[in-house]
Amino acid sequence: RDVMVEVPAQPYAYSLPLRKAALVMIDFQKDFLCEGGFGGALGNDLSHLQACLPPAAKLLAACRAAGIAVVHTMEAHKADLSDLHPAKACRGNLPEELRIGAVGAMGRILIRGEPGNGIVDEVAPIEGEKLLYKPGKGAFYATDLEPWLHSRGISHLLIAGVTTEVCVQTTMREANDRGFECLLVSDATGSYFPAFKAAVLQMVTAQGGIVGWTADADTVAAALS
Ligand code: TIU
Repeated sequence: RDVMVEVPAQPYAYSLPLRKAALVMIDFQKDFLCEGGFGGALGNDLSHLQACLPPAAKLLAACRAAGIAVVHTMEAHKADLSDLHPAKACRGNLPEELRIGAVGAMGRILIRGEPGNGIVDEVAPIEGEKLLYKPGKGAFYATDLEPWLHSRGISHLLIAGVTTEVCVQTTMREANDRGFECLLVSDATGSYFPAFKAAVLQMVTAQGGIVGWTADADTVAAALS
């Protein structure tokens, strides 16, 4: 028998069936959060992202304690770049030494298995959690995420990660069109642009929750405890 949890949320309460839920932790990678990775190469101020790590760690611990399935995504390309579109490779009009696949301070930028491509210690995966490499912004594009979720009967997604308006929002919209009920954890996501993050939280919940729900990590953790 499944346990239903009511999470106080925007724009109204979110009903979460615990056995049909997954936590999707999106791209909490050194490549985005630390100097010498992809985010830095694109000229971003990395400090804005760090703030979401303590709430994300709290959310992750609460979901583990509640027995919720956990997926960690990583934006990553194969070493031979065979999964990198020319359009993405050239975007930004960056010099060769800053492009995807170039050697940076933490190894090759945005390449699978390189030190910078790994997940930061604060929210590191543990045994039994799904690791998902994705070549795009959305976690459903060119991955096995949809069949994996369906095979486990998962219908509800708690979503956290970076960056809010790029990989997180794209994934939430993709999930929405695939029939998943999604809640974006508002302080467990971060953007290089605080105004973009604020706008995403509003556009998700506007029109009666056109894309889904939002709630902060403390609220989700309290509901799960
Ligand atoms: N640049 C930026 O904001 N984000 C990305 O390129 N990827 C993710 O959001 N993970």
